[in-house]
Amino acid sequence: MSAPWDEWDHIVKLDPDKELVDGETFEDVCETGTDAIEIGGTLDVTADKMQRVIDACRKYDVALYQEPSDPTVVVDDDALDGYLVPTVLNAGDLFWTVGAHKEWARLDEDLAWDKTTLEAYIVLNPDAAVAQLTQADCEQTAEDVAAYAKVAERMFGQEIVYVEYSGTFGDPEKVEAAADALDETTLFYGGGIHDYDSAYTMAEHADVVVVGDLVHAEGVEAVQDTVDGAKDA
Ligand code: 1GP
Repeated sequence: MSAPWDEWDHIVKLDPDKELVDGETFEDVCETGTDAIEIGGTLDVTADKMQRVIDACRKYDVALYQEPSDPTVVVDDDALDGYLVPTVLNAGDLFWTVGAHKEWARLDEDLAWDKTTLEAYIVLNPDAAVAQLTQADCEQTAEDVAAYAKVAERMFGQEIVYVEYSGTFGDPEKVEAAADALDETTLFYGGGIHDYDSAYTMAEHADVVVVGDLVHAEGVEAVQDTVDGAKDA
C-alpha cells in the first residue's frame, strides 16, 4: 500500500514557538511548492501554539501533519492529515524511544491509530536540542547508520527512517549509507538545508528533505530554492 510520503520530495517543518519572517504569512509558506507541512519543535511547544499554526495552514492545499514532541501537545483536529511521531533509535533516554509513546497510549483512549506513523530517528548532531534532550549517542559511523536503518526497516517494520542533523548540514555519506540500507522504507533527511545545492545534495540520497530553521530565519524565497533542489535531484 502506498503512503503519502512515497510521493514527497520536500517538507517544511514549522516550529510553533518561532515566528515567520516579517511580512510573510503561512499562506506564503504553503505556496512554496513544498509537499507537506510538519508542525513540531523540540522546546517550549504547547498545544495552543500548535493549534495556532494548524488554524493558519488549514485552508491551503498542502498536506498537514503534526509532529508531537510529547503526548501533552497532541492536537485533535480534522485539518491534520496525520501524526508523524518521532522515536529516537539512538536515544540514551528510553523515554524518547518508547516511553513517551506508552504515555500517549495510556492517556488517550481514542488515539487515532490509522492517522499515526512513527519516524525512526537517527540523531547525529550532538549540539542540537533534540540530541541533548534525548541524550542521543551521536558517535555513529556510516556503517552504524546503515545498521540502524536496516534494523528500523527489517526488524521494527518502520515506514520512515529520519536522519536528523537539526541545525547543521550533515555528512552526505551517512545519508547515502542509510539510503543504500533501505529497500521500501522512506528516508527523510533534515538539518542545515539552506539553498538549492544543499537540498540537491541530500535529495540525491534521501527520498524527502526536511527544511526547518530556514523558513523562520530567511523566509519563503530561500525555501523555494530548496524545493527546486529537492525536486531536481
Ligand atoms: C529539524 O530536521 C529538521 O527537525 C530541520 O533541520 O532546522 O536545520 O533545517 P533544520
